[in-house]
Amino acid sequence: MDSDSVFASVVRAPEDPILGVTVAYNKDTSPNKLNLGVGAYRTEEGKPLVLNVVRKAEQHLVNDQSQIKEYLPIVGLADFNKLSAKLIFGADSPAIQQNRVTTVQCLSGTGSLRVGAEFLARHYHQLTIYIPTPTWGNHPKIFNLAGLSVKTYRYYDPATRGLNFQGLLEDLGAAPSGAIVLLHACAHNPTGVDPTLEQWEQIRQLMRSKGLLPFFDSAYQGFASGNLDADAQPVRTFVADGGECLAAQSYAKNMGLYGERVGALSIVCKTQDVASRVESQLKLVIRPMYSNPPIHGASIVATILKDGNMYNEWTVELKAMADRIISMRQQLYDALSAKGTPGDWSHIIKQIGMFTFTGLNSEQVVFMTKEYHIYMTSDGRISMAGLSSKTVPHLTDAIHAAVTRFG
Ligand code: PGU
Repeated sequence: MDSDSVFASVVRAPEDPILGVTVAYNKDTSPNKLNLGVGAYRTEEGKPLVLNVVRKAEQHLVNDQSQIKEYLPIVGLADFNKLSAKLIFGADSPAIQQNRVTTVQCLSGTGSLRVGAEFLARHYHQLTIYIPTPTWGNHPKIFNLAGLSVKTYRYYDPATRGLNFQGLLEDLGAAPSGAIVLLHACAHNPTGVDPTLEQWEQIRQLMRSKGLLPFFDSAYQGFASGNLDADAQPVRTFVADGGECLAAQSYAKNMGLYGERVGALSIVCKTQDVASRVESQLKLVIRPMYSNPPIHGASIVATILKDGNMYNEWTVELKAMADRIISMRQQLYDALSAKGTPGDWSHIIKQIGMFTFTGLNSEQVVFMTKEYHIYMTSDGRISMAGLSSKTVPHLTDAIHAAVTRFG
């Protein structure tokens, strides 16, 4: 009997708004079903992709008898940390050369955000973090649970399907001095809308003048433009001014290492001494949480990043993924135009990164899932990486029917 259980009063929780879409998709028996919910790359054949360079690195690790399975230090694999900082801040970053960056290996992007947030909650004087509206749905939960108080700044303008730059400047301008600001480093999720470099420069000046602390979430480096350095440019300008910041990196998307849970948190400090004290405290955050991070994924990343040939191979494979997504944007836009689907769909080709924020409303999304077996988040976000030339016509038909019916 249920009532005998000490957990009898536990109520069923709802599925996660993003990962729950895959749960629903898996239950659907239709041969035409299409999962555009989760931001995970698929090939033209609709299959998950393990990069060749990742297979190569794994082979290399298997053949290397010196590879062991000891615990890593609390902060993770030293090589991985150094190379990750170089990847995001640039090989010639003065902050790295001056040893004022501390980098700790964490459990992918999510874990890096969580560790960074807990550190801030314990040691930073301002406990408010500003996040954009909208943003990745896990952000407010991560920051709240870490003990920060979450406020929002305007980001997306539904009318233009672009950036509400004026609103952003007003809201950050009105934030209390010292507040933390979460910034998507590139390929903003879910909107696909990024500031231009000129706009980034204005954001930087405003934030520095008010002493706001930047916390970058870099989950898509290389996925916006296809170029790792170009996508890191906004972060690098914030480091170049000599100020402090945090950055959470994920290798889930750009190396396709989703399930390996490999990422890094870097904190750029004013001096080497501060950085080393900060690192000592990061260890106290990590130790009771999961003790130390897993070794395999970080070893794959370090193997690739430290070998010139493998690194180059990676950039080619990464660019191919980014290019396929860009070509999907064009194909979907062309198909909707050819069909004469009502509305302006140019945002599909203007937006950047893995997602298109279609503008479809929740009623239209429900309709497309029910009638066309197309799965996406209820905010109308679709993962362009889940689309292929073969499935573009099906999606086009569904969007056409949805906007005609519920226009
Ligand atoms: N930050 C942003 C902006 C993200 O979009 C994601 C993943 C993460 C961090 C965390 O990624 P890690 O896997 O922890 O490195 N967002 C994807 C994946 C599914 C999910 O929600 O975790 C998404 O579809 O939005």
